[in-house]
Amino acid sequence: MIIMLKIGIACYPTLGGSGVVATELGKFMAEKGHEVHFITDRMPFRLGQFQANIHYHEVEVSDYYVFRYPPYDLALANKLAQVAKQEKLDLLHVHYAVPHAICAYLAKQMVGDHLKVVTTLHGTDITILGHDPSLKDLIRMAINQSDAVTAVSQDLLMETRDVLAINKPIDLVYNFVDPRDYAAPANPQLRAQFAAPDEKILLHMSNFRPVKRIKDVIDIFARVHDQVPSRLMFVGEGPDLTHAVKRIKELGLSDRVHYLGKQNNIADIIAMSDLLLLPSEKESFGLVALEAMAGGVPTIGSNAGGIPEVIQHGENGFLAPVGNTEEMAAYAIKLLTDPILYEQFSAAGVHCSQTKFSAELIAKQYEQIYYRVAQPELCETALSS
Ligand code: GMT
Repeated sequence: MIIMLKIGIACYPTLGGSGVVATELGKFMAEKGHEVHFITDRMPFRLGQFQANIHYHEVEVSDYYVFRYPPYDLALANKLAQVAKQEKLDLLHVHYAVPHAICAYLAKQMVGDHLKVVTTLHGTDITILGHDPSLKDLIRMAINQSDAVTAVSQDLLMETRDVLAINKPIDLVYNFVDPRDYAAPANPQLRAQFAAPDEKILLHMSNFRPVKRIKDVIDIFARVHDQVPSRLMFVGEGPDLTHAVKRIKELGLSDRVHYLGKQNNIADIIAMSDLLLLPSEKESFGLVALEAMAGGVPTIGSNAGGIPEVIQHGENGFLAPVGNTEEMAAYAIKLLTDPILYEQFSAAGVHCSQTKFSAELIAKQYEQIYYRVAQPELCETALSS
């Protein structure tokens, strides 16, 4: 007998890898027949069309005049508990420790021990906030009180242990892509609007924070463009974008760079690109590299954090030490000027995205964790049927 679960999901609903993973996972679970309830302050942007088994509950925050800051975290905790009681949820799957894991802990206190909490750690919730004295102890408590904890890479898992002295088991569950989203080939008319046939397109997609090392992206691009006529596409927005525009002007490259801003449908953009640049200082996983791989676009990046767990150096991309833009540019030129090698890398990336990081495989791993915490006695039955 198959036992379907009632799952509540809390995540950041706007652009960002953790929200993408949370939403896509929820959709996948709903397709499998589980009842999924998103509990967020706005509709997750990837939720898309109406789908059976998916429910959305909006968190409303009080603006009572006494409050200096709107109490979002408390409103979320309250809503998680409310929905859990009303819908008889089996578990909450919360993405990103702050505030979601902490709110889930509060909700569990309100609902009772039968409500299980699965926390997925994504990145700076540990690598930056885990060092912040104003949050550290609270994050440690929320992790220790979760019924299961997952990390999106081995690197993040180890750092969580080190930074927060966590001894409880943490499951490694990689991020994933749904190959169906990246199957469409490039649209030649669309590509022609950005680059001439003999030009290559280099793509960088991020939230333009210092950790992304945008100046390295520009440096790599300038070096590549010197040898191979190219265009650079920037997707996303963030604090370092203004400096980037200034730097690009100084280098006389303004007419080579396209600023696309925030975009929802990135599959089309990936499909018309030749390389992804990801020279980050630190990256727990680098979902964008996996998305590029799924679309047949190799990544040139830094061998920092969890990136080497996603990109196999010399097989589906090239990695170099953080800040070594000369080496990264040389790798980019090598791939762009050797069509046979490029095709090998592109095909290897697609294969890797469909095997090691397939939605089917990773969703199954999460599902096993759900059954382990919510139905331990039935776990074997549920999974074998
Ligand atoms: O942690 C963040 O800074 C934001 C977060 C996000 O929501 O995109 O990014 C992290 O989670 C992603 C999804 O698991 C990972 O792909 C990113 O590598 C990770 N960011 C960092 O580690 C800087």
